[in-house]
Amino acid sequence: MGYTIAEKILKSHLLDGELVRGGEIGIRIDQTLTQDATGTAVYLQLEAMDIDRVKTELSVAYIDHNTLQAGFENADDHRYIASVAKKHGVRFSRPGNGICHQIHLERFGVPGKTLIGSDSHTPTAGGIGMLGIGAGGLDVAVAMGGGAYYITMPKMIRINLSGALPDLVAAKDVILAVLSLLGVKGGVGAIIEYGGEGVKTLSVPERTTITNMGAELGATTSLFPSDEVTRQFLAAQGREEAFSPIFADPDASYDAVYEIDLSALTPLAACPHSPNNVRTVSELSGMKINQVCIGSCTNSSLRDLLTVAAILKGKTVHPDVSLSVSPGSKQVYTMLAECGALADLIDAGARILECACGPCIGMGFSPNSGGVSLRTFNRNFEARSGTKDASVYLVSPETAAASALYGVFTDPRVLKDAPTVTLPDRFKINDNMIDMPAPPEKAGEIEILRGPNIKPIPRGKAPDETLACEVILKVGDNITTDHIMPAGAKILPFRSNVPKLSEFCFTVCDADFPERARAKGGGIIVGGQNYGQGSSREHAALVPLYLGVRAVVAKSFARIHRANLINFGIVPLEFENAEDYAALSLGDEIKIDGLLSAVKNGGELYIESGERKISLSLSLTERQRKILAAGGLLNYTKGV
Ligand code: MIC
Ligand code: SF4
Repeated sequence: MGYTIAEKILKSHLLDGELVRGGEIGIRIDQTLTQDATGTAVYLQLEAMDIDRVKTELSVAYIDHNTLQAGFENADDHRYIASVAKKHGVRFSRPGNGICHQIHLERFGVPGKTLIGSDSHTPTAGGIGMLGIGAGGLDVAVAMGGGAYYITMPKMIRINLSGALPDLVAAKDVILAVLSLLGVKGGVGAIIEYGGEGVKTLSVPERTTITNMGAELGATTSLFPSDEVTRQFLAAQGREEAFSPIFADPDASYDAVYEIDLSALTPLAACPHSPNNVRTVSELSGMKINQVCIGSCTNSSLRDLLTVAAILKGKTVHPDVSLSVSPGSKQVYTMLAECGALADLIDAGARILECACGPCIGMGFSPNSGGVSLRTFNRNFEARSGTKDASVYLVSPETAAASALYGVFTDPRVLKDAPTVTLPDRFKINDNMIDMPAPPEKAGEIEILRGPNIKPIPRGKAPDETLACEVILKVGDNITTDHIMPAGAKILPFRSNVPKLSEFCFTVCDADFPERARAKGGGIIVGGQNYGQGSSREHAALVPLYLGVRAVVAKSFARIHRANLINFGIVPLEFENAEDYAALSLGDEIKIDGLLSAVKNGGELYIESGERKISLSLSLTERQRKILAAGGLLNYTKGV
C-alpha cells in the first residue's frame, strides 16, 4: 500500500515506534522556531537542561508577538532571547522583521523536512509540503537539544479540491468552508492533506492560508503536495535548491476523504466567538461595522496585501471604520513600498502597523465597546481582541477590504473589477534582520542578558498517591488557552514572570479564580470537550501548576494542551462517561485514590465526591507515564 505525504515525511524521520495510526512515534526534528511570547520559557528550559549548542539543522528565534513596549518587560525579553540565541547557535529574527510563520516560509521552509515551533500555527509550513507542527515550548527545547519529538501517529484525512476559485472568493473561504464542514474538533488526532486538480490553481500564499488555519480544526498539521507551484515559489525566493517534489501515492490510504469544489464556494465569515461558526458573507451583508484589521500569519502575504491595495486604490475607507494593515514580513512591506501599493493603502486611509502579530494577539487595536471588527486573522475567541464585548468576524482580505470601503459587511463580489495580482518572479531578498549565532568557539564569551521580569520556571512534582482537594473551577466545552491564560497588551509583558501572570489565569471565565486557587492551596479543574484548544502556550499549564492545580478532569482535551499538561506534571483525566461531568460542581470536595500508581501502571481510577464514585480514564503511553511520574518533562529529562 502507498503512503500519504505525511507518512513519507514521518517515515524518513522516524526514530522511535512504528507508523501505526494511534500509536506513539518519536521523530527527528530538522528545524525549530520560537516566537517571543513563548520563547523566553523555551530558552529558560533549554538553559535548565544544560544544552550548550542546538543540534538541529536550523533553529530560529523570532520576535513578533510582544512588540508593543509600554514598559521594560518586552524589551528585556527580546534582549534575553537575542543573547541566548547567539550563545546557543540559534538564528535571531529581530523585531520589525515580521511574523515567524511568514518569514519561515519565505526564507527557511523546506519541503519534506520537519519543523516544530512553539506556536500553534507552525503548520503554515505545510503549504510547501513541510511537516510543521505546533508544540509546547519544552518539547521544542528538547528537540533543539537533539531529542526526538513524540506524537500520537495521526489518522489521515484527505480533502480533494476540484475546480478553481471564482473571482473575489479566496483561500480563506476554502478553510472557512473546511471549518464549517469539520468543526473545531474535526481535525483532532489527524493530519489533513489536500489533493486533487484544484490544488494546482492555488498559489503558495493561498495554500499557506489554508494550512495555517488548519490549527483551528485541532489538526496535528495540514499538508499540500510540493509541486511545480512550490518550485516556482522557492525559486522566486532564491532557494530553488530547497525544492523537492512530494506527492501522496495514488493508493495511499486515508481514514476519511472529503470533496470541495472550489468553483462552488462563496465568501464566508466565522462569526463570534468561534472559527467554525461560519456563515456566508451575503447573509451578514449590511451589518454595520466599526473596525477592519488586515494581517496576521493567515493573511499578510504580498499576494493578500496587493489584493487589498488594488481594491482600496483611489478610494477612501468609510468614515465609521478604522482600518489597520500589518504586513507579514519586511519582505512584504518593502515590496509593497517599492511598487507603490503601500501609498495606495495609506492614501485610502489605512493605518499601517509594523510587521508583527499586532491586533491578532490583542497587541493594540482593540475594538470599541460592543464593536464589530472584521479581521483576516484565524481566531475570534472571546476577549482575545482585548475588548470582551466586541464581536469579531474572521474574513478574507477581499471581504475585509470591500467592507472597509462600505462601512457594512460587504460581499466583495459587488466590486465590479476583481484585482489581478501576479506574484513576482523574484522576491526582494535581504536577510539583514536575521542575525547569525556566534561560532561555537566564541559562544563562551557571550553573556546572557536577563531583566528583573524574567523569573524561573516552576517545576512540577510527582502526583500524590491520594489526591484530596476541591474542585476550584468548573468550565464548559471548547475552553481555549485564551480563556486559561489570556494574552493581550496588558498581560503579554509578563510571559516570563509566572507569579505575575497567575493573577490573570482564567479571569475571562471567573474573575475570582486566581484568588480562590491561592486560598485553597490548589485543587482540580473540571472541563468539558476539547479542553485547551487554540494556542500552544505552555503558560496555560505552567500557570495553573503554579496555582496548585494537580489534575484536570475533562470530557476530552486538545492535543497540544494535553501534551503541555503532561510536560508540567498535571494529570489529564477524562470522564469515562461524559454525563458524569454534571455530577461535579465548583467547591466539591473530591478524592482520587491510587493516582500515582495509576499514572505509573494504569488500572482503574475513580473520583469520589460525597456519595458518588465516578469512573475516570487516563490513557498514557509508557513514556508519558514516566514523565508524569517524574513531575514533568524537565525533571524526566534531567533524571530528577
Ligand atoms: C496565538 O495565536 O494564540 C499565539 C499567541 O500565537 C499562540 C502562542 C502564544 O500564546 O504565545 C499560539 O498560537 O500558539
Ligand atoms: Fe501571531 Fe496571530 Fe499568528 Fe498567533 S495567530 S502567530 S498571534 S499572527
